[in-house]
Amino acid sequence: MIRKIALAGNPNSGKTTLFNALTGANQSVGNWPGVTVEKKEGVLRGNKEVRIIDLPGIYSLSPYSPEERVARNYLRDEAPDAIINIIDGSNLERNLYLTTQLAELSIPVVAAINMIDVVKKRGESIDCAKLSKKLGLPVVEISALKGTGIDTLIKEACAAAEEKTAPVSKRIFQGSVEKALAEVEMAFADTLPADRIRWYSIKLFEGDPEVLDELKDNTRGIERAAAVRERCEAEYDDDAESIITSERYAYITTLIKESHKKQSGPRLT
Ligand code: BGO
Repeated sequence: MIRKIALAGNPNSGKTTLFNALTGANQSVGNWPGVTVEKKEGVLRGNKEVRIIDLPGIYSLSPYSPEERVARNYLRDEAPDAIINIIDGSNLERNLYLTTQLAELSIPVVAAINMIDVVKKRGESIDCAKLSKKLGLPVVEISALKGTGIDTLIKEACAAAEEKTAPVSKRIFQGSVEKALAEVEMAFADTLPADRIRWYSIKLFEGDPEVLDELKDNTRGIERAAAVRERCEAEYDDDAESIITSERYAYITTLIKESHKKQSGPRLT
């Protein structure tokens, strides 16, 4: 049976280098339908049953750029068997922002911490086991350029695609925001699948225009979400999207504090 694994990550995270390492010469290049965004697909080296789909480089799953829309629509509509989320380990904070969003899609995710050679050269280390436990998904360190960790990554990604174990959404935000999201979830509990409700409730809270349109038939739910959003925006004196962004970064700070060890002494040259 053919399995589909999507490759997602920030621009410059090493996605192209990893895609080449995973697929070798077995690549086809075209455009995503309706947009001039390049689409690359390939067959996993040594396993004809696995196709790797290279998503555009993105920082977030918002609907504001063609790249973000392509990635988001693909993940929602095609539901790949797993996602490999490539993360630039030398820019953990910025890259983990996307990871927190991918983990909400109820699709299995394997995080590949790339540029580990750069991280080590700086005298730093990343505790992948700790990060994995906190995020609730497998975390593998790799260097796409040097070819290290790729076999382990392939093994983990194929297992994730086979077993279909998606990360369980955790309540990672502070009290008032989680309370608001729980209220939105309740308003849509009868109309949305349980495994997608976290993602939808965050998008409804943010006022994501595409999701508001998609769910417009539940007028009472939409009104409830708007009321909850307004209440929270007044409480935080900020707009809903910025509230969620800040909450994600606060969570990422705790992740990094526990898993990223910086060198303490003078840097060796
Ligand atoms: C240049 N380790 C190191 N050290 N570098 C890596 C690794 C890694 O594990 N993986 C990727 N890179 P892309 P996107 C470059 O091109 O795959 C490097 O945007 C240069 N080019 O080699 O393109 C990779 O697809 C001149 O670096 O990323 C590339 O996600 C000088 O990260 C860059 C230095 O990788 C981005 C680097 C002319």
